[in-house]
Amino acid sequence: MEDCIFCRIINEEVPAKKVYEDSEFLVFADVNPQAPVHNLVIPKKHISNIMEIRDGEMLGRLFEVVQKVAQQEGIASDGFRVVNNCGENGGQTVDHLHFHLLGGRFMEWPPG
Ligand code: DGP
Repeated sequence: MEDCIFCRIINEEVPAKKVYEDSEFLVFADVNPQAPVHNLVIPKKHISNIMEIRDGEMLGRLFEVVQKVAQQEGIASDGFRVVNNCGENGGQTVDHLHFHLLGGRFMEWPPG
């Protein structure tokens, strides 16, 4: 999608630090990291948010990518947090489905 910043990252029109890529998914470092490891896991297909997911199996494959990247980034054994913000009240600021993968420190609860 033309005016979507994450689609522009996928198309390499906007630079990002890529952490993992395959034909269906891209993982890159968040520009505003909230933890020593803070990556965004996205499908290359433009899907606005959780409410627009029609292919549930895609999510299974996405979480296999989460597992791979958690291993690759060295945060699998100590643990990590996966966050999805959906819609305005959820705090979503980019309307392209993405999961934050945060690790490298203890995560507090509850979120703000
Ligand atoms: P959310 O609030 O859940 O929609 O998170 C969007 C995240 O995307 C936010 O943590 C900052 C990140 N972000 C926004 N624009 C860019 C960008 O151009 N490059 C990168 N690497 N991250 C971005």
